[in-house]
Amino acid sequence: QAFFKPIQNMAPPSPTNRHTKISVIGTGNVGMAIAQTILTQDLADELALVDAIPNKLRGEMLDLQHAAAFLPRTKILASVDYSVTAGSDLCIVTAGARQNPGESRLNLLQRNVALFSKIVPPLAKHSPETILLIVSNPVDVLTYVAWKLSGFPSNRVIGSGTNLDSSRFRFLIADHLDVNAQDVQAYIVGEHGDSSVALWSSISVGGVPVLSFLERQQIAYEKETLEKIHKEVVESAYEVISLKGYTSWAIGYSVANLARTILRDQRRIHPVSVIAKGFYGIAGGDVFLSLPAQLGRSGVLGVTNVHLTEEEARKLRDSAKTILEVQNQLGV
Ligand code: 6V0
Repeated sequence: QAFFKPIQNMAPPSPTNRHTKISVIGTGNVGMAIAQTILTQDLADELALVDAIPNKLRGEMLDLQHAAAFLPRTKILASVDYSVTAGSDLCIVTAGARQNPGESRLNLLQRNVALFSKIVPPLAKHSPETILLIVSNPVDVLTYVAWKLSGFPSNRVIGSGTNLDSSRFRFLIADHLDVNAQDVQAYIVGEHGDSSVALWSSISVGGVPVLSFLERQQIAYEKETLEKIHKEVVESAYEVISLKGYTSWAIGYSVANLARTILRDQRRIHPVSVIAKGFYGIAGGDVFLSLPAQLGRSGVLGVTNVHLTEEEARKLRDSAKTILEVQNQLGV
């Protein structure tokens, strides 16, 4: 009960019929970058944080709460108990073992699968209608694991996938051409990381398709530049990790961008990890891979009919096969 009444009430409190709640699981570098971007972009009425380390968790909660005077109004909660996430519209999972310098994402897997079996079932129990957005690596396999552990329909389980790779790609192309990255359309699909596939034919700047333009002009050297840019995208996570120990800001913005599309039903197309069986000849089992997918309030609304060359489709099928082989050893 408040001890002091600064406002003389003239009407009952406004109904909170459009109350939006986001939970972030894992308050490490990535989880906190996501949380703070969500706050500054006014995406939630309530933000719940969960971590396994109580002191760090409370410290992070207080630190964010102390910024209330400068932010849109958001109720911030934190607990090691998953009941704090009850009624979430979106649960973002970033908990995990950190990728060590030089460690491949697939090496992280066994450590993180065990962790997910403690995280996903309570999330699903407390928010049976939520959308799960998985960020922890290796993100494609862990999105599959989360799907299995949650029992949710596949449209409500999404991996952040190559959304970040694609934004790195757009930045590098924009930097090379000296244009705004928001005017560059370019998709990287497939596995997040080492075997990702750049869709060259998808690149356009301000509506000008770059590849066909280059082919018409027979500018071969520029194609090499594009190959180099893709290589740089693949190496950039490793570079940032080796330089500062982790990545945070870009993944924070890229996940907040997905949260906006989903919660505000923006129906935008993002390259994210979705169930890919049946697309581009991918067969042999349920596998999550990034494809340009349309997202909205009910999660994944569809996958675009993007044209892949035979080589691109083959690379996707190869990634799917590798991921399936790993999944088959998990027993999830
Ligand atoms: P971090 O800073 O080590 O944070 C991980 C957090 O998880 C820590 O605060 C832990 O205490 C917490 N945690 C561990 N176990 C549990 C548990 N059982 N329940 C709740 N919380 C727990 O790592 P960082 O934040 O740097 O990275 C987190 C994950 O994101 C890693 O798996 C990264 O590989 C992954 N990333 C994924 C990206 C993508 O594009 N998909 C991009 C960057 C990082």
